[in-house]
Amino acid sequence: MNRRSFLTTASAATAATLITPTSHAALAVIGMEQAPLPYAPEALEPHIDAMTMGIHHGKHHATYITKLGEALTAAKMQAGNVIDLISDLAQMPEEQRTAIRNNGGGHVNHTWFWKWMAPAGSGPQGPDGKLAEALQTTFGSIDEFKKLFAEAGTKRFGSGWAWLIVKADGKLAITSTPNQDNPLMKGVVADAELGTPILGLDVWEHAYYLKYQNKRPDYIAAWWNVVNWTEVAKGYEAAKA
Ligand code: MN3
Repeated sequence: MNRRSFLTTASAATAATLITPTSHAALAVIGMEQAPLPYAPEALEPHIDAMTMGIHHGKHHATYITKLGEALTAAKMQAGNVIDLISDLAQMPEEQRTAIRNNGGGHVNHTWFWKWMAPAGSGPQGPDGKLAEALQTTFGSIDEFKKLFAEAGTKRFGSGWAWLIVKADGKLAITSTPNQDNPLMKGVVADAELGTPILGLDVWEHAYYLKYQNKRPDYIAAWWNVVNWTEVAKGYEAAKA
């Protein structure tokens, strides 16, 4: 190991130790391997079509992982927990920082996204329990939450994501990020919009264009049918713990 690779590896390890517990404790470690979809590509039909799911997981997500691997190789870094890498990008080597931001973000965001969906009718049709109570308290009603979240996705200009996060103070908030950024990215996202994502919606055209073309609001309306509320509730409980 030469001096340079030692320094970059050491700074990645330092980054991991600097992460505040509020941003990480609730989130599973994400490594470099791509998990298979937790359901068949056609399982979200008719809301999300099989071809979109196949390309989205098999090509788009897979490419983020490949390119992240290339960036880490160029930086002579070990992957470790990819969440650690993207949470404190200032610690990443400058030449590879943008590639790690875009492709590390892409890998992490999609790993979550597949889990936040499930075949329609396979679980609760909406939030319940403590999550439902918190959504009502924060946004007035579940319908109002869904309206505001859908607006965050609709108004995101170009490519990006809408998010439901648990902030460091335990409060829920709706945010949105461009490209493959996400609410864990310190220094990229405004401090007030940092938090643990418990639900996210991909509004890149690649997520919906084959079936919905330019009609992003129709995609968002249909997407509510396949939200995995069991998983969202789990994330909420963990983030609050
Ligand atoms: Mn996508």
